[in-house]
Amino acid sequence: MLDRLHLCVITDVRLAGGRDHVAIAEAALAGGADMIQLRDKTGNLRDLLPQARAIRARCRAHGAVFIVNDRVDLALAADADGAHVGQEDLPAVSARLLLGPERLLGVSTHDPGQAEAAQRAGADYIGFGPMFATGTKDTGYAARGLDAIREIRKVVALPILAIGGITLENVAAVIAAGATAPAVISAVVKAADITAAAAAFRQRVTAAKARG
Ligand code: TZP
Ligand code: MG
Repeated sequence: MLDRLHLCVITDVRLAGGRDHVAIAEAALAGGADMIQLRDKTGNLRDLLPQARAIRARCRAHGAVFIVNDRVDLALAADADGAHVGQEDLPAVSARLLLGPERLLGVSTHDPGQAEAAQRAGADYIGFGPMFATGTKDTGYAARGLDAIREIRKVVALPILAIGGITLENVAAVIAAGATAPAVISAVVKAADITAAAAAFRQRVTAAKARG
């Protein structure tokens, strides 16, 4: 099912001009996002839990996947479809143990070694990036570029969500290089019309996949 993903929108309220996580998710789903990742580095869990539950309900209504970034506990409490961990979060093996076999586990990776390790640890998909320059997160890694996606595609069979600096202009090349789908923050969340931005991404990804 993850093999058929088209667009993951990551909610980041700091960039969203006052719109909250639920509003971002709702608008992105209306535009055709088929995965929503709740990402909040500062909010407290007591506040985030009802928002996570609300997003979960909206994702189910749209047949979209709901993932919680960083916090496996919040993912479980909200009955999310899964959680996404980075290289400085819970190790993937521990996250898998906590999530159980059914829920989805995504792991952020930056090179082929991390991608292979994520696959061995039981990840269902990997994030890979930063693809291009991004002001949204200081990842500590240089932009990886399109050739890096081709290298990752050779070493893992998992779906690859490419992340970092992905725009309407470069998303088709990212898919052509072997990514399954883009994971996008600013190009969607900063848009005045989130639904229109998500719909434009969805259309470009669909066209790029059709070209094979
Ligand atoms: N991980 C790697 S790059 C990145 C994250 C969370 C930020 C992506 O944001 P944007 O605005 O789509 O470049
Ligand atoms: Mg993280």
